Amino acid sequence: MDKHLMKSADEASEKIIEWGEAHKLETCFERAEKLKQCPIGETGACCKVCHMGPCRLVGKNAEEEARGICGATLPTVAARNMVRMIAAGTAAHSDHARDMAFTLLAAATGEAKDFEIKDVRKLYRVAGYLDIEFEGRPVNDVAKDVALKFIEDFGRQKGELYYLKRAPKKTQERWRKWGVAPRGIDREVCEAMHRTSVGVDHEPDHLLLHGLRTAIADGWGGCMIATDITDILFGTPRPVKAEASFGIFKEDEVNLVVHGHEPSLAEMIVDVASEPDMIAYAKSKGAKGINLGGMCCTANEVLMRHGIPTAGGFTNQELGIMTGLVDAMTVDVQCIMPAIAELSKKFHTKIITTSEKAKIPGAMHVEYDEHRAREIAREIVKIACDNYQNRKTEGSHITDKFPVVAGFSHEYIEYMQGGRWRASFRPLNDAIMAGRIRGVVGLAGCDNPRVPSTGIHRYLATELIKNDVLIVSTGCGSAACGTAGYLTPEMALEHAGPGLREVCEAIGIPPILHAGACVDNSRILTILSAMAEEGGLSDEIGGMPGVGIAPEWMSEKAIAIGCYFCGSGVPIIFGGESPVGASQEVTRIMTDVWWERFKGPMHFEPDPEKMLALALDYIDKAREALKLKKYEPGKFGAERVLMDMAARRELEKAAKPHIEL
Ligand code: MSK
Repeated sequence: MDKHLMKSADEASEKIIEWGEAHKLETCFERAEKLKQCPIGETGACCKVCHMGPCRLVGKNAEEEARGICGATLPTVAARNMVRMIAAGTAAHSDHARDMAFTLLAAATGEAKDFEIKDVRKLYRVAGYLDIEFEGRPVNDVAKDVALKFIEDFGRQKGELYYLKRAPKKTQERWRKWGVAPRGIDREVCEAMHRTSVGVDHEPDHLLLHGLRTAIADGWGGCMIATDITDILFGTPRPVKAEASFGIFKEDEVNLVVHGHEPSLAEMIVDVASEPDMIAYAKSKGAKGINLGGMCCTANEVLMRHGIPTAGGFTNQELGIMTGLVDAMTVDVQCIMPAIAELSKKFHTKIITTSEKAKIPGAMHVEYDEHRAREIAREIVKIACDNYQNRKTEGSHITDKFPVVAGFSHEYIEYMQGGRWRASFRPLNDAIMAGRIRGVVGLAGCDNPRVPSTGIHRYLATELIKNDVLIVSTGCGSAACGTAGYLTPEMALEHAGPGLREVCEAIGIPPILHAGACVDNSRILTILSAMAEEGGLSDEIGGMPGVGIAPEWMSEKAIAIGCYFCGSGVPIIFGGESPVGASQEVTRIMTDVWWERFKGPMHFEPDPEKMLALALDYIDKAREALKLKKYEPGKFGAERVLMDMAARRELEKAAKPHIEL
């Protein structure tokens, strides 16, 4: 294989990496080559929770014999490391959710005058989940009550998170039986840090149960709250067309990239960038207009709601700058490589940090405040426009891009299976029962320079749909599929197995449904809950013919997400070496014991072919346990008729020809 093909599976990325190497520009790909992973830390055998250490628990019989100075065993150390990763991931998503809750509150009370409730229907739906009266009340009063109730979920000391009741009853029973129903989000994160500090909790299973409780607080708390508030404020996504890859940047327009995770400022920038006086300002600087692009999960947020094109996922951030076409890049929190500030000095790009929580040496800082959102967004757009004049000719100027269809929220997936008046998950359940769809895989998580970046996502995406598995993608998994050109309905015609192809053709959807950012993995939780409620498959999330895969994960957030799926009943497969691989005992707990208790084991498997085989095996075993028709490609059992477009239009004619989610 060519040396360059070892770095990224994406052709456009490869061209830029090659261009960068020729110009002596260092990226994460080269740093990954130079910096070998520490084999002790990589497998969870290094303890550094106190300053007697770090203690490295290695050796032939480390599991039985090795002890830290305090006497901590390898299983204790590995379990503690895992729980700390979960706590960090949960803190990240949930702090994002907290900011969203305060933005909703400020919008409802009129303090954040630039924001308003865009999706009243979703607000009422959420109010219903929270037992808040909404009939006949002013919208902002309902929104205020919703925000205040969500804020309670962070600091609650006793009881349970409000949203646990959105899970199937049997799933809730499992949580209560095993003591993993979370109280308040902050309490679980705080307790995770306490239990894993020196000299506290030393029993691996006990530690990991609290890890699951913390992770469930992330999924059914932080992530779900962030998703719902974002929908309420900015609209629930429905399918939109857009584009992906570096060719989204325009030579003759101001290119402004929004990168990071929190969507409020990005939403305001989207709004401001189309204002006539802003466009006139760009023109006064010699540009033809203002072109917005996204990166990482902020990209997913504005792509899902506005069709703003994406330049890709995590490993594309440096490469985007190396096109030479980015006039400014705003970054807030999570998954921002600090290297971009140094790299930007070689070009003209301005890196603008915007969160009060996060600064990068060498970047300029324009602090976001939701009370002055429009004013700050305008300031940022102007900085980008001013910088257009400084654009140099250096850069890779790559022009590859692909069409994308995104925007598959829970609500839209429900709608597309029967229209507004008969929206349900019945057709999907029926298609699975009949064997037309073999199962469902959530393809999520980061892209990673330690493997040919995006390559395992691409391999699994094509193989799974070939095997009639419907994919719901999120985060950088979606970006990996988008920049490969996989997020279109045509993908089903070319690559999907016969059953999945038929379903996609009937409904007019791609075989890979882009469901949003990392926090929007919560949409998959509620989709699975709705499928359980619909009947005919499992009556809980556990036991469904579904699997989650994060083949190139790198972030602690991915671990928290994986664990909340495990605790909810979904087998999870991570790529790479196991971060608890040094301990057979911890590995056994996270696979066998979690399977017995929750039907959600967690595997780490570096070989992509084995990942695929494992996923299909779980799906087929779940089908067998549910006594569904054995999956055979091209041979389907009886099922109800799927609602095709014509049938749905008939239905809509009788009601309202307007899709209102
Ligand atoms: S951005 S956590 S690299 S998915 Fe949500 Fe991508 Fe992983 Fe960050």
